[in-house]
Amino acid sequence: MPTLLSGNEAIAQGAWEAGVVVASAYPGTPSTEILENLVRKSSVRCEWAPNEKVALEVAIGASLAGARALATMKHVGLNVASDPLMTTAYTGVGGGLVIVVGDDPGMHSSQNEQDSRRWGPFGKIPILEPGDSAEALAMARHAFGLSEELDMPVLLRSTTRLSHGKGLVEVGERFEASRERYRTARPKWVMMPGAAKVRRVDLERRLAAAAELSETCEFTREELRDTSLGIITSGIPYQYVREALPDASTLKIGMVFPLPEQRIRDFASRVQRLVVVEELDPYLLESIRATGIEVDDSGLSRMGELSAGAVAAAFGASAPETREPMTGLPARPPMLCPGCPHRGVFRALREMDAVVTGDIGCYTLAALPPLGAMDSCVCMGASIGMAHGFALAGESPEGRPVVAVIGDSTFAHSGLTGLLGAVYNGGAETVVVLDNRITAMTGHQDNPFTGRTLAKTPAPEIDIEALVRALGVEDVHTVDPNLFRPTEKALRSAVAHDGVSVVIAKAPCALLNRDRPDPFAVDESACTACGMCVRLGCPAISRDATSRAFIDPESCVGCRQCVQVCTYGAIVRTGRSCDVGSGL
Ligand SMILES: Cc1ncc(C[n+]2csc(CCOP(=O)(O)OP(=O)(O)O)c2C)c(N)n1
Repeated sequence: MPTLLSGNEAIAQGAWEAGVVVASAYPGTPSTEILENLVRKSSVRCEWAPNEKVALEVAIGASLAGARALATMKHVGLNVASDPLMTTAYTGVGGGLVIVVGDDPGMHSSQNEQDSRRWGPFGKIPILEPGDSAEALAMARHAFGLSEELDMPVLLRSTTRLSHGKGLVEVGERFEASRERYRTARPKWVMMPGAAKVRRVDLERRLAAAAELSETCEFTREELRDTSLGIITSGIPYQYVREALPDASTLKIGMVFPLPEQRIRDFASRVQRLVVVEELDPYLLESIRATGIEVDDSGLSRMGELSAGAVAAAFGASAPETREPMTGLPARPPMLCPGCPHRGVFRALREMDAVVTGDIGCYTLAALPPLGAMDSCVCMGASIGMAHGFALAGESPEGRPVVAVIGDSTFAHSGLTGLLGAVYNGGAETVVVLDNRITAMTGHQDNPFTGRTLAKTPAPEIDIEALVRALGVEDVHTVDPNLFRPTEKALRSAVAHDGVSVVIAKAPCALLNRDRPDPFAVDESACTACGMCVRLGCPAISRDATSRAFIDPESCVGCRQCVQVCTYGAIVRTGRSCDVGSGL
C-alpha cells in the first residue's frame, strides 16, 4: 500500500530495506531526520557522532568490517568530513558505503549554500540525486549494492525541498546482505604513498566502470514529448520543469556523477533546442559543454531555490497556478525563546562591551537587536580560534575583552581543538561554553554531554569542567546563566584572568522544561518605561501604547530573568507581589 513519506523518511526506509547495519550522523538541517527515523527500526546500529568527520569514519570502519554502512550530514558537514571522504574513493569499500548529504539552496537553515554535486568530480565519487520521495527510497536502497559493485562509496544528494517535502512511496521488506568475514587487506586499506599510488590508478578503472553503469542507470529517464525543446535536469528541478513546461521533452539524470555522456548525446540529437535547468551551480551545464555537446543555459539564477514560476518565466511560459501566502499573520522575528538561558550570558557580555566571536547554534540569535552581542559567526567551532586570532592581532579596541561563545554540542563538534590550541599557545581569551544540556537548534538531539544516546539510552555524561581542566585550562567557572549577577561576576573575573579562562553557563534549554510557573505581569503603577526589561529581547515582553512594558501571559514561562533587571520592582508574579525583585 502506498505510504506518504518525507524524503528523509524515505531515505531511512530505503537504507533499512538495503540491509544497512551501521549508521552514524551529526545533526544538521535538512538531513537530521534520517537517523531519527532509522533508529526506530530494528537491526541497525544508529549513533550520533560528535561531528561529521567521526560519523563518516565510523561508517568507513563498519564498511571495512564488511557491513553495509551509512553516514548522513548537511552540506557544510561534508566539508568537515571531507578528509576521510577524499581518501575513501581510493580505499574503496568492504560493505556498501553510502553518504547522504543534504544541501540547502536558499539557506533556510544554513550559513552558506553549496552544491554538493561538485564533490563527484572533486572526490571521484559516484552521486545519485533523487527527485521525489519514491526515488529517494529506491536510490537509497540501490546505492549500497552500487557501492559494492563499484568498490566505491556512493553519495546520495538531497536538498531541503526533497528532504522535507512528502510524497507517496511503496515500502518493501528488508534485504539481509551477505557479509564476508573480515580479512586483513593491507594494500587496499592502508593508504601510505606506495599503496595509494596503486589505488589511484585503480580508481580510474573504477570511475570508468561507474561511467559505464551511468549509461544504463535505471534512474535516468528520457521522456520525449514536443521535441522543439529538450530540457536536461536532475533532482527537484525536474518537478519544476514538469509543472512549468509540461510539453517539453526531458532527460532527467539520476546519476549525476559520472554523467551518462552517450545518453545525453542521444537526447541532444532528438531535440531541436537543448537547455539545462538546474539549481545552484552550473554543474550539468559545464560538464555537458566540456564534452563538446552544444547546450543552452536557461539563464535562471544561480542563487537560492528555483520554483516552477521561475522556470516558466525563464522560458516565457505562463506561470503555473500558485496559492498566495496568507497575509496578516503575526510577525515572528527570530529571537531567543522566553526563558532561554543563553540570554543571561549575552546580557552580561553586552554590559561588558566585549568583542564576542560567535559560533553556530540558537545563541547566534544574540547577534540581533536588542541584545546585539555577537561580532562573528563563520562555521561550527570557529569561535575559539577566532578569539585567539583576534587577540593575537594586537590590543583589542579600547581594551574591550575578547570572549568566544560556543554551545555544548558545537564544543563537542569542533571546539575542543580550538581550546587546546589557545592553551598551548599561551592565549588569554575567555571561552563561554553555553551548556543548555542539548543540541537545541536542530531540534533537541543528544550529544556527548547530555548523558543519553540517539536511542535515548543512558550514556556516560562527559563532565565539561573536568574536560576543560584536562585540556590545561586552570581558570574554570560554572554558573547558572539564569542568575544574572553571578553570571556577570564570573565573566568579569574570567576576562581579568591572565590566561585562557572557561565559563560554563549551565542551565537546560527552556524548551526542555515543561513546568511553567505562573507568568509575570507588569505593575503599571510602578513601571517607569525605562526599557531595561525590553532590552533583554524576550519575545514575551513588548511595550504598550504608553511605552510601558507589557508581558504576554501566554508566552511568559515565569523564568524570572526580567525581574532581575527591573530596578523598580514593577514585574510581579501574576496575582501576587514578586518576592525576588532584587534588581542588579
Ligand atoms: C558542520 C555543521 N554541521 C551541522 C550544522 C547544523 N547545526 C547548526 S548549530 C548546531 C548545533 C547547535 O547546538 P549547540 O551548540 O548545543 O547550541 P544550541 O542550539 O543548543 O544553543 C548544528 C548541529 C552546521 N551548521 N554545520
